Amino acid sequence: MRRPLDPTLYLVTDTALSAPRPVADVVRAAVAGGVTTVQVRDKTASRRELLALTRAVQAALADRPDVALWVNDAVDVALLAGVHGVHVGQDDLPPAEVRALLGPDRLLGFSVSSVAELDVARALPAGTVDLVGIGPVWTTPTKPDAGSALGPDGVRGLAEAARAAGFGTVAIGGVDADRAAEVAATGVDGVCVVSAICAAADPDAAARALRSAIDRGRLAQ
Ligand code: TZP
Ligand code: MG
Repeated sequence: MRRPLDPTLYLVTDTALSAPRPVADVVRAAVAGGVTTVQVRDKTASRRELLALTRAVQAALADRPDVALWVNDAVDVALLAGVHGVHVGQDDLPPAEVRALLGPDRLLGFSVSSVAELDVARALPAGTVDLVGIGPVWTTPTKPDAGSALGPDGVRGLAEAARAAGFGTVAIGGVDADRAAEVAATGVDGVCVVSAICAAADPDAAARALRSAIDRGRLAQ
């Protein structure tokens, strides 16, 4: 069985922004504050380092089986560590190939920033992609090459089309506690952040502030 998905507050890790704190410490605090899903992402790590990082985060989540753990890009690392899901972008291994490696029981996420990119996921057999990451909502220094900003209205349109196709939806890019309500009000299933938690002095408090903003935004829908 593929695990149920609660992407309400989805943390994507950043090793440099977390430093000097170990990523696993930031994750532990963020989960205490209300993060529901964690994706290990480190573009500079070797595969060996990424595996060690993933296992360290997994150990930090050992007493939180309710929190889903994902790995960015690296299917091999995801399978070796035994995490719940893999997230790939438009230029990574194609989702159908990733699904073939993952088997039926793990989650697959896919980044989309336009209707054409959503069409890539819609053209695949049902059950290939579980979740689409829509973004960037706003431009962000965390990923300067993320493309042009969709804004909340652009996110709303893509999220509606993605939901109609059976995908879960999260939005990413430039989201902080001041903007999370507006993003949640677009109807996405979850809000993804990197710097709003990884660069925060108190990741637990940062996660709490994001969660209450998401709750407010959902009520305003
Ligand atoms: N994909 C689109 S924007 C982005 C990624 C990984 C980075 C988001 O980082 P932040 O710090 O939450 O703006
Ligand atoms: Mg990628």
